[in-house]
Amino acid sequence: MKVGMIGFARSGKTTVFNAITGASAEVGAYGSRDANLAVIKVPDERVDTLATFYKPKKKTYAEFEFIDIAPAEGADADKTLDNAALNLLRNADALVHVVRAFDDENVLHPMGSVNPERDVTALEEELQITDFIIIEKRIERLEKEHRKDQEYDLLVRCKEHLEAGNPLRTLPLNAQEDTVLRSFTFLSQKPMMLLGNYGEAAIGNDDPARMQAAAGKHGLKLIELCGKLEMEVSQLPQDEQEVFRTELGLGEESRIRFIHFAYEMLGLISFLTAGDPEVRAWTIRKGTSAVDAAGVIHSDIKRGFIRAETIAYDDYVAAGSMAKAKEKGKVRLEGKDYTVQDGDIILFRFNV
Ligand SMILES: Nc1nc2c(ncn2[C@@H]2O[C@H](COP(=O)(O)OP(=O)(O)O)[C@@H](O)[C@H]2O)c(=O)[nH]1
Ligand SMILES: [Mg+2]
Repeated sequence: MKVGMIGFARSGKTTVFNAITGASAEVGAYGSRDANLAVIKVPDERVDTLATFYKPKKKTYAEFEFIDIAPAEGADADKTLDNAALNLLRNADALVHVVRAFDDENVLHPMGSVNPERDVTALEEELQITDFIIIEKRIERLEKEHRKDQEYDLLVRCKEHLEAGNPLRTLPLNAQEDTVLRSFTFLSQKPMMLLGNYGEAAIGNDDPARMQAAAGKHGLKLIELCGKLEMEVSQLPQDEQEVFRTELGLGEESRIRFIHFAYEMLGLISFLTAGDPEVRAWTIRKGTSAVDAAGVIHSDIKRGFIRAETIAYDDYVAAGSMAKAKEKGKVRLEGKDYTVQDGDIILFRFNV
């Protein structure tokens, strides 16, 4: 899972990035041209438990990769994306818009004032315009080549949808159209979440009405945190972090909160693979078929897919070993179209 962090300059992207990933990238680095990348592991007790059975050489958790883009180069104050950012974000599976909700007179907002609703709208428009320009060029090209095919029809629909002020993520598509459109990597088609970055005064104050109104208006899900404070706490020694969190009333770690939020919002589940070399969790979307889940591991396994030997995690733990689970008839042989369930332990049989 790759998550791209976007937002206006000084909205606290890098601060939040540090808070969630435990990195210590420079904040307030307004002249920097470097993006920050970091990976976090998704804690999963099932991986730990399976490892006690399999005693594998390696335990591997599912991962989230975060991309914190650099400030846009030479852009107007109301633009957040430049070509470098667009290239980095193209492969992101989801976007997080970090919206400034903290007041601090020493930190200048590029638009001169703190106004979450304006920022949410402005960034939505920027994503849509970015996609629109690409679509328009592509349509022109297809027209020149007299190719009024399926792709052409789809792009015309996209164009009309954008012209009406809607992001591509709200355009109803069938599975095939969805695949075609995804290959363009349009930004407004990517799932997007809002992250409200609050000042310290907001802790325990549950009236972030401005942000919630903005999120509701655009149909976006919102997670709220105090970026600066979270970052400061995340940089303390591990044993002190807990004490401070309790004292400050910060609740669960922002890393864990973000993971739960993203799984929920993106409809993600995990399946597991287990053996002597490695016990591992893999992230997929709910509704993924066995053959597509195989493709997450390796394209060869997808191509040569024969069947998926599958057992539910709880059944495996109750049986205590694969042999006993088989005796009890708990191991199923599933075909390509089987919908993988959260916690399935799968052994893919394939032939290439
Ligand atoms: N007071 C306050 N300042 C913050 C908060 N989050 C970020 N900042 C400050 O805002 C400035 C810009 O933060 P940064 O993370 O570099 O923003 P970016 O440009 O979006 O990456 C820095 O001076 C941060 O210390 C916050 O929650 N409260
Ligand atoms: Mg930054």
